[in-house]
Amino acid sequence: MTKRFTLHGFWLSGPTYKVGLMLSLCGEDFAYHSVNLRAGEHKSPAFLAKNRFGQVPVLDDAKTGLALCQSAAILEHLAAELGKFQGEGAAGPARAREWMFWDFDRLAGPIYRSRAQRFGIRNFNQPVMEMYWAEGNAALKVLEEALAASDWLVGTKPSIADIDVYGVVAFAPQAGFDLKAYPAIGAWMARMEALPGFIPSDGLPKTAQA
Ligand SMILES: N[C@@H](CCC(=O)N[C@@H](CS)C(=O)NCC(=O)O)C(=O)O
Repeated sequence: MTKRFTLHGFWLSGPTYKVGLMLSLCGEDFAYHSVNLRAGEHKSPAFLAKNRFGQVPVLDDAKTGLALCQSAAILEHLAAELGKFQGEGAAGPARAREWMFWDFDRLAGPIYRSRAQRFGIRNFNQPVMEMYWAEGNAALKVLEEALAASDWLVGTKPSIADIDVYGVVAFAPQAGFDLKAYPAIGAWMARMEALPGFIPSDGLPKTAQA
């Protein structure tokens, strides 16, 4: 049977992982297309027709006919369409959005870029790496304080805020950040990893397959 959702992504991509994690936690059996970034597939006319920014992930939603980009926007779409992980209460979706904007503003840059440096994908000089180190730890401290006060980022249940932020923090050790210094984050990660349908950050297919 044709699947409603097709995720176009790359297995090393944190934003792709966030969307795969959301689909899996929602119990959605989705198709997956591995985009060959090395070959420049994400800059091909066919891919640019789906995402003008030329980046993964993209989610095709056969029901609405939408091809969506930007992982946080995709998480919001899935939450609204599937009625899951929207954030508790009337203010829940707005609170979840606050965390997702914060994530890309403060947390994702230092962690994803430090990881890219360690993998040899980027080549930043020492002062830039030191800046990412300081910024990443400052953001992790903010997260630690929030999670010391509450099991989940919004209300009393997991939401797309947790999924979005987990999709960055899961890569922090590969980026060189020591999460032992953040016990509340560690406990929250264990709660995330115990959710039905959880997939680990290296859990997406490495080659194209449906
Ligand atoms: N803010 C975007 C970031 C997406 C992004 O950075 N994608 C990377 C892979 S992790 C990419 O496609 N890079 C190739 C490029 O930018 O040319 C999101 O959350 O979806």
